[in-house]
Amino acid sequence: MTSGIRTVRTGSNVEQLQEAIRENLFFVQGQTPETATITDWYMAVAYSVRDRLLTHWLETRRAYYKPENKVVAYLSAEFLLGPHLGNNLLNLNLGQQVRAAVEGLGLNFYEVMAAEEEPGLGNGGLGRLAACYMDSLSTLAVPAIGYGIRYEFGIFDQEINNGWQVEAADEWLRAGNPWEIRRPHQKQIVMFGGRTADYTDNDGNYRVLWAPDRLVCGIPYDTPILGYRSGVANTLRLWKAEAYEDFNLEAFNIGDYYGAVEQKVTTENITKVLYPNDQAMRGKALRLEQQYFFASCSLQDMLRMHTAQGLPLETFADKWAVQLNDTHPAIAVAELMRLLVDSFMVPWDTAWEITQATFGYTNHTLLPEALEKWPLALFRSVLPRHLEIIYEINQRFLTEVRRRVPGDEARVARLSLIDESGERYVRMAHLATVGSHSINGVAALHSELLKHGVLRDFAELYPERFSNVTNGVTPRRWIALANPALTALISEKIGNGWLARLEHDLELLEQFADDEEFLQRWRRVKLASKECLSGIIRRRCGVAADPESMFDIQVKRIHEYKRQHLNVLHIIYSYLRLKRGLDSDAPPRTFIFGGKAAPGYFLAKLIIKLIHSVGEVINKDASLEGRLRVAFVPDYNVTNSLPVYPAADLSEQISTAGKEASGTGNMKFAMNGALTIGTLDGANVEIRECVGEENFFLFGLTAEEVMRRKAEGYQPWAIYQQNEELREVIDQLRDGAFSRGDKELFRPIVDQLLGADPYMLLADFESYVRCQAAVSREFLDTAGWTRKSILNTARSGKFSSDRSIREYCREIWNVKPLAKAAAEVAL
Ligand code: 26W
Repeated sequence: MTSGIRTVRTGSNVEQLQEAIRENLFFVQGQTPETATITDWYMAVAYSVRDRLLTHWLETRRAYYKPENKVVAYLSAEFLLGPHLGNNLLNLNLGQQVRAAVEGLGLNFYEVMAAEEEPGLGNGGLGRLAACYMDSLSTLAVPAIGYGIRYEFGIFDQEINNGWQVEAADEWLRAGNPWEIRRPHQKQIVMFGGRTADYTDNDGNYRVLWAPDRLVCGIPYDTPILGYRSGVANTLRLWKAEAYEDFNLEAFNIGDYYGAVEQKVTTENITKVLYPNDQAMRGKALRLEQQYFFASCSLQDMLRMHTAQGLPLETFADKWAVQLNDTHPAIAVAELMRLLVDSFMVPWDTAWEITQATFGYTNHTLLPEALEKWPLALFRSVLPRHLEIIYEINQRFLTEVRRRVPGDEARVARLSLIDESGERYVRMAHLATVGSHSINGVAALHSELLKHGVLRDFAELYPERFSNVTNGVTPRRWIALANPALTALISEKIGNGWLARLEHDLELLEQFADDEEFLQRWRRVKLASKECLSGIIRRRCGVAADPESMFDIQVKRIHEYKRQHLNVLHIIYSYLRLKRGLDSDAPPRTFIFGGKAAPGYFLAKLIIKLIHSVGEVINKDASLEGRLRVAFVPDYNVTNSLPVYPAADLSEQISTAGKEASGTGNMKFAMNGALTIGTLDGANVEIRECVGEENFFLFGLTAEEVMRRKAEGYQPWAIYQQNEELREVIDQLRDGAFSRGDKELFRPIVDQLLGADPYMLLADFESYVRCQAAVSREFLDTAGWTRKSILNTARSGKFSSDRSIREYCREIWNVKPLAKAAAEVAL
């Protein structure tokens, strides 16, 4: 297929690339070098790079249609991809040439890169994990399709105004998106609302007809996801909602101009914006419509491809391994049943077998407020047929429960897909669990807590379905792209293959951990990264961060369980001690924060204000001579996170044990040579196991102890009374020391801590500050610290998303890499 395609589209030497860029500027952007904006040049470069992965992309797509190839379908309401250009240059190994070509055209390569709008189609951990997994699936040559939603507006842009978060709409599509291709010929129709009617068909079979009151078009937009040097480019198919009938001429002719376009407007609202809530369910009908819309489009698309290959429906689960990224796409279980039973007339039992064999469900949170449950009335109004199907699934399931565990109606009520306790709800986690052959958590501790907590009754019923796949991150973006200097240093020592073989090769670095020359070079790389971040902090926060100080970093969504406010209590504690002339031998520290708060989450927004207010007081306190600095990097996203991970000395992973399912930032920091201070929570437990407890700063209650302390009746007030230094810290906060005397501003935080303190900050305070003192002592031993830093990187190979994907393929999806790469890629 590729032969004859002119080299201007495929050539990879500098001249050919320059020619390609010039051609795309003229023929695609319609610009001459004289009139082109930096965005025009970026577009011209982007199209030139896209041209050079198209062959891989179309070949990979052909593989989806080969009956012998089982395909992974990753259903996720969020994909936090980050900018494409740099990643595609790395994976195509064209970075040098394109840079030379661009600079040869008189342009600044980094300005061109920076012109790319980041597709912020996710909130945080779950969305970014989906993006890392897509990179690994292509790198491991596993045929896969990522299915999601093409939000017109992604996660909001965060501005800080007088210490307060202000949200701005994320118009990421304003200049167009060169990485996507619209595929209207593969549109799907999705039904909403209306009512159902049952009847008996000619063969005497019970049948149900769904008469919807709204039809919506689902238009797919495809984006190539190129693997790292694998020659495989899988597809990310994101659905956009468009009106079934774009323009209502009758309405127009009678002068009802809004009526003429009303359907268009309301329909397109479905994929208008990403819900910016991370961990908190908001029972909005539009959210349910979004979830059903992309689940239905995706399943119809898979069935189209399945029948196009002439494959019988009975083999659907042999061809497709569909993974539910949390409960957000869980309606897919009922939708596949509807399509098989109502549209393809498959008998119920057969359909149910196919469904269970097709789906796997990954849980990403234990927080009760994050577990999705939909009020019956709302559910019935949007999806009347699916409610009937869910009732049928539930009835058959509970019959089996009563057969296996007779006389335990309390257990039946706990297991039911319908929460009958108060207002009635559909429990989406129960639908996902009953409808899947596999349920997994995202870190060893989390998967255990899942089996002994929220899904305990299911784990007792189906122990064989439960497993763990610890999260991972792609070393391509999070080491090679974020930290090219460290990448070069590592490659110099252990060769070039390690980026695709992290868990095998990275540990080879360990042998250099006592090599003085290597230690110096390692320190220089870290210092250069800190100087780079220091420049960014000065420009964006107006704070002078001394690169020689310890960079103590906490970047993640703002949430009480992640305890950014515990970090602040330690900062105040350190400040008060320095003011008293204590700890003068401690190394200077720069505390760096970053993260967005859900717009409706008041306390999280107040924590952002707290960080700024405490920073303001400390940063302008000359008596400290810069020994402490506090900075908040605004608009934390994939692009802005890249210079942060390489620059960290200390990674703050301080969540209340049992609350952070896994964490993935913790992995990115360890890979870039930061040492972790953390609780035994999520993947921190496994990071500590890998890097060695002597190379990890552990503090705080375990998940077990947290539950026990709560059960025994936790008294934060008593701790406040007993601990004088803690009391002083909280009193300072209460008395307005960090709010220009305003005693009201931070009262909600103080009241929370002295009240229920649900995330047990006071219980962990003493252990935390003691651990931080140990950190300070160890940081003064520069050689010792550098050695630990190298060992953290060397021993974090396990946390490559390639390892996670290999486990999913082996344990859950039973999928093989494409033949073309099978030789090199051992799953
Ligand atoms: C209904 C609103 C909502 C939106 C998003 C509820 C829950 C979510 C996500 C599940 C939240 C999330 O991103 N969880 C994070 O997932 C990461 C990837 O597995 C984990 O590493 C984090 O620990 C977990 O908090």
